[in-house]
Amino acid sequence: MTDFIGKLRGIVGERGLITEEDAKHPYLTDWRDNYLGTALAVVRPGTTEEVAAVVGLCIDDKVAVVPQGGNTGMMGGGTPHRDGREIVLSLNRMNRVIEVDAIGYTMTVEAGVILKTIQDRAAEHDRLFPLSLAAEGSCTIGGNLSTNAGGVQVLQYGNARQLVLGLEVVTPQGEIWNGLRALKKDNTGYDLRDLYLGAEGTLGIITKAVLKLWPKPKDVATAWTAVRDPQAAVTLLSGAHAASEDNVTSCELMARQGIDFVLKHNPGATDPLTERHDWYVLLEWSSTRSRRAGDNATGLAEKMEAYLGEAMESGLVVDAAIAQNEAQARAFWALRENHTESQKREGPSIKHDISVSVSKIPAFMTEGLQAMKRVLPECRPVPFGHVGDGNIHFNCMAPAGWDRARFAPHIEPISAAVYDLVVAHGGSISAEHGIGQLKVDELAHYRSRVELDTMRAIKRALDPQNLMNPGKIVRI
Ligand code: FAD
Ligand code: 2HG
Ligand code: ZN
Repeated sequence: MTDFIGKLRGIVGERGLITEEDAKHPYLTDWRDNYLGTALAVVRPGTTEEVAAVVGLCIDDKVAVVPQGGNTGMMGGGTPHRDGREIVLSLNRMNRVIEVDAIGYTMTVEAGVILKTIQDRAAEHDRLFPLSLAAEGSCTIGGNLSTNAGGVQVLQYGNARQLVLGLEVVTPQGEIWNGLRALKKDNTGYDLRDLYLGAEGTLGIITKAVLKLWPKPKDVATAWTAVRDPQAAVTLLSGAHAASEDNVTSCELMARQGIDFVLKHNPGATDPLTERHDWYVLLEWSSTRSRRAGDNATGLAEKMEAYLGEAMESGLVVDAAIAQNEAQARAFWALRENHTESQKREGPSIKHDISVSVSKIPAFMTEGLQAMKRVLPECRPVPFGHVGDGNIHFNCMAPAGWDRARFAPHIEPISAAVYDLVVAHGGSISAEHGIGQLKVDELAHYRSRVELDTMRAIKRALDPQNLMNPGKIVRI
């Protein structure tokens, strides 16, 4: 390996290279401070051709490549190993929106574009890019596609996988695959696009994407409701599909414990309801049908009010507030979106990003809460999340005042109890955050030999030298 750094500099220039330890540091750790790795350099190419040339150099010098976007991932997938011969390849300079095709409802972007920029550019054209998550101001579309991100509108629009038409990818051989096709129909053999989506950078580097757009909703109704229990939440959602004329775009469940943390760590936040309740649902309905002055047809807010009125009479809903304006809706959403940050401030926690079928949520919740308490009675469960997708962040906070070292021996038994139950209910141990380096052993434990062998075969076929984000998802 002669003058590897010098050759990198020759490809990406001074601007695209970080070698100084302090400057490298933010790229070598994850936001949860779970991991701290090392890297020969952080490389920030400005074009796809530069990405390909960097990968080519890494092949020659047998250096592994860890792709990174906004570094908001939950699983340490974008963090290099402590003892590897790796570079971090950050896409953060490849941040151009290349084209918005409002007629064709598509947008073509480079991988390093921040998700919020994509949403805003779509809105400027009266279009919607529906991927929405609390990290949207920092995460990149390349990271979203590589983790097949979910977020708060999946039940209406689907995961990231469903929001993309075409990709451009730099392969582990340093070649450029141009699959930037804006085609709704394309049955030409194996679907390479679907292989790279959700691959967490282990099969190649996504450099560009053609995204799908939708019409921008004109009528949005948002309610903050207190519900009796998770069973009531699921029943409320089930009826809401018809009551809203199939316009449910979000249905987020939260336990009181999570709200308490948000109120504690965000001094401006307030509880929309006067009484304390055990469970809350944030329900949002959106429609592209606009309401004009003189229009006699009922809008979504009226429909929602009628529906929640019935739900209160039947005892499903205990109390509710419908947002009267956008500011109120944003305040409801802030209570939901600040869960992650507030839990970080509260102390150490275990994240269980699980899914079961929606109708199994109530039974899973009851049994899961008991299971965690059986292992560590003083633990503080904080279940919340995308109940409309059957995806709950079944998180477990350490007992108040405990530090990481004291909590550490309890993590494995608590997670095992939760994941065993998830699998018994036919669910998934990672609904939307992926595997990264955190869940490699769990994946190997909970998925079948056939599934793992197939995954390893794909990895070996596409990346025989194991240079593309090695040790993430599966070890080969
Ligand atoms: P990174 O963290 O940089 O990388 C993630 C993985 O993708 C890594 O394995 C990395 O190697 C790989 N990668 C990144 N870019 C590329 C590329 N161009 N080509 C190939 N591989 C690449 N996730 C959800 O699904 N739903 C949520 O609701 C949600 N909410 C969140 C809320 C908060 C407050 C935070 C901090 C995170 C949340 N996340 C959520 C997790 C995270 O934001 C997503 O996983 C996001 O998609 C990661 O994007 P990123 O650009 O930060 O990727
Ligand atoms: C969310 O839904 C994210 O807000 C983060 O997926 C979940 O903090 C978490 O566990
Ligand atoms: Zn989530």
